[in-house]
Amino acid sequence: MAMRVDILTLFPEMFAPVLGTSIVSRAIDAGVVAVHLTNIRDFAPDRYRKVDDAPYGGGPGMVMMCPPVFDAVEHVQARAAAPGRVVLLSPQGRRLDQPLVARLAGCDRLILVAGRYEGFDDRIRRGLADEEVSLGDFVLSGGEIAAMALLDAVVRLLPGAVGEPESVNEESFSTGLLEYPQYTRPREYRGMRVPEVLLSGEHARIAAWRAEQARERTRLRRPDLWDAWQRRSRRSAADAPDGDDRQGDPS
Ligand code: 9D3
Repeated sequence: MAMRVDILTLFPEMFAPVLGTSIVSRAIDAGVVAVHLTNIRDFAPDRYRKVDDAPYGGGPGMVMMCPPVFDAVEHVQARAAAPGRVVLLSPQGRRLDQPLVARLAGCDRLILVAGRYEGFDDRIRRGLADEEVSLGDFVLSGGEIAAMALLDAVVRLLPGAVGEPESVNEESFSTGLLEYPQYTRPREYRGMRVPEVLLSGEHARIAAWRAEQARERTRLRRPDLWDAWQRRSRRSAADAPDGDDRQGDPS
């Protein structure tokens, strides 16, 4: 059955380009995922369609009010048999990474709630959210772009969403290493040559070169990923029957 994703936002029109392009749109057409947009403002309790108010205790900005958000979530929850996992996009959330994406891709239903203003009334987080997710330590104007990023990352993991299944697995963050350098024609561009090994046709040499480049790149650019990868590959080598846990590169 198709995954159902509800997106609750004050700016549903922001999502049209993402839903109409590339992997997400193809997955929708293929029946792999169904995406439903809900405008939180449609659940505003008063005739001014107010969804935010000043913070108790004072301070700058406005806070997203409980009633429209609770009502919007409860409305979409009632639209399907299984309850959806409620994911709040917020700068205070857990940073999105591929393991979290993979876990969310295993849910039958997701309800993504994108906020605006200075943030959510804390009772939204306490009373509604199953997960709170951030894209990282930088300031966005709201949760919409984060919701789009999460949607794209989740949808491409759904069976039937991406053309070649191989291209999902082999990528960086699945292997735990950054990608090796890629080249295509022409062989020389503005004085920069394609590494000779890639033109050699020797598949074993090419594979060894790529593996080496991926490790070296990861070591230099992402010491955090490199440490984790080394720890994992040491452990799996130690677990192997021949007990060979020696690492090729002593650095
Ligand atoms: C400058 C305003 N802030 C300082 C007090 C707090 C703040 C409130 C609301 C900062 C950002 C936002 C809106 N951001 C999101 O809703 C958001 C977000 C983000 O800003 N960065 C990374 N991931 C995310 S997910 C949702």
